[in-house]
Amino acid sequence: MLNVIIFGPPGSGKGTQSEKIIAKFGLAHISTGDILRAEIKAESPLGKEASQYINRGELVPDATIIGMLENKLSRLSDAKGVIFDGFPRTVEQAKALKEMLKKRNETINVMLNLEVQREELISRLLKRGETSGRSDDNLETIEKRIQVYEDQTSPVIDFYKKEGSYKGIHGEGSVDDIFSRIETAVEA
Ligand code: B4P
Repeated sequence: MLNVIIFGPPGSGKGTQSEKIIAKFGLAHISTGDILRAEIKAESPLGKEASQYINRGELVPDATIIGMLENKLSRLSDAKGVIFDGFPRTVEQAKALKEMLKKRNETINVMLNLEVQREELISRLLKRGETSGRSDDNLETIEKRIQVYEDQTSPVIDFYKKEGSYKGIHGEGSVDDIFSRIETAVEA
């Protein structure tokens, strides 16, 4: 089993690098952002709840996200491992993930933190906003998402440093160069 977390601020390339990691290592993909956007599109009760938070650039409450993740994980049977993309985003979520994996006799093998400067994050997300149609890809919401990341999500870094699975990855440059750094970190 290879369980990987891809972590970093909004716009750091989590979704982009996840696709390459899946192609190379054959992992199942769990992206909480993608699941939430699918629920919003389906106009489900979960989607209706989540859209209020996402539109404001805030985190969806832990209890909702943890329940959603537990449900998704229980449906995975014969995967070689999982890439967790956009989860955990709080220390509470990290603790819940640890417990969920423990019940399966599994653990997180590596936590990859994509390190990208604030100006680069804003420029990438504004560029994506030109075509994405995402309600959260506008300057005001992007700035709020970065602030929320700094306040509520960045403490997750220390959690995984203590767990011994943390790897910092320089997240600027070409997508392929960043992926080479990831391959080296995962194979180490
Ligand atoms: P996410 O969908 O996870 O959104 P994100 O942080 O913007 O990352 P994403 O994966 O989309 O972008 P990427 O960095 O790959 O979450 C959206 C919202 O859902 C959150 O704000 C929150 O409200 C809610 N949510 C999700 N998970 C949650 C949780 N666990 N708890 C609570 N709430 C949760 O890429 C960004 C752009 O950069 C792309 O356009 C890409 O093409 C470009 N890019 C990538 N690599 C590049 C490179 N090397 N050079 C130039 N551009 C690059």
